Amino acid sequence: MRTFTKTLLCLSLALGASAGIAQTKLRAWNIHPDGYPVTEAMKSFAEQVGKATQNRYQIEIFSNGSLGDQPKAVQMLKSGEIDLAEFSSGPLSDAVPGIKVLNLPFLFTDSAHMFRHLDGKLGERFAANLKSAGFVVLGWYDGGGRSFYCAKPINTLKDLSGANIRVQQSEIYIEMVKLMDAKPVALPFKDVLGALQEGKVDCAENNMPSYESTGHYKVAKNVFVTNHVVSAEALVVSTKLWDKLSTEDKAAFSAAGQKSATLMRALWTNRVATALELTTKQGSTFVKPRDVSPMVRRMSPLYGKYMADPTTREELLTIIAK
Ligand code: BDP
Repeated sequence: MRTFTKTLLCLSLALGASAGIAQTKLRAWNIHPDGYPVTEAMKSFAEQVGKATQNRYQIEIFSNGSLGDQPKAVQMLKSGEIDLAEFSSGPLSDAVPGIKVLNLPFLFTDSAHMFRHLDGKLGERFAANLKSAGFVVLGWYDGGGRSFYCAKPINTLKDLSGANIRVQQSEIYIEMVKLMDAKPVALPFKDVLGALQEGKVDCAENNMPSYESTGHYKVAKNVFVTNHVVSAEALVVSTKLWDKLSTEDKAAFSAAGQKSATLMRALWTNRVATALELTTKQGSTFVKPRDVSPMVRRMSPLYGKYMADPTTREELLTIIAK
């Protein structure tokens, strides 16, 4: 009986393999909710990979950071507990110092400027740095311009000094807030609303879609539109998985990644507009600093640090030049 069962099992596996129906389930980490541009783009990515590989690869998306916060997910991807993820370059750069310059304040003027670089030679260099650390970039996503928002009115940079400001768990964001004479409080994304409600932090900073989707706008109604970091995000797959893929499957994953990035960027533009509309209706006010140069000047130790570092100087000079 045993031998019979074994034979049956081998036979069905062999048949399955020859028919190309062996299925691999993959786990994808995402911090955002349903309907958010990142989530929708990841769903479309999963669908396209399924189609292109006749469902040999089935990607399950774990949204809302349900598997843990980003620093944890970065480690999970490296250890093989998850296979894919959509990361913001802030916390990712702590694991991959070769992409740190991407988070420098006032580096990119807007998303178009950022994508001119990410879709070109520089993007390839950042992707190579990420690959050697275990992350293969399948598409660059938009993290948009990030601004500060607080419970109390903010009209000038001075109004931020001394404030407790929530930042991402990322060294460069912590340094940035210190240079503004404010107090950085590094917290996981999901804890920010509670911290604002309980007064543990006075302010936070993010792009408008996240300001809206998290409900931060209900507590921190005063937005100081600094756009201090135009932020890059990336859909990545672990090198552990990548190295196991056939050449054809690699091509299918890459094509789906590119397509999902195009979709994400289009959804993003709409979402920025609807987030602004909704939060304005709900009573948020937006103050644009007349001149951001005092804040730029305060960042000079950060610029100096990355100019002095031979691993980042060239990237920085390339971006400044264009
Ligand atoms: C959002 C990013 C997300 C970050 C979050 C944060 O899309 O990846 O985790 O900001 O501030 O805009 O933690």
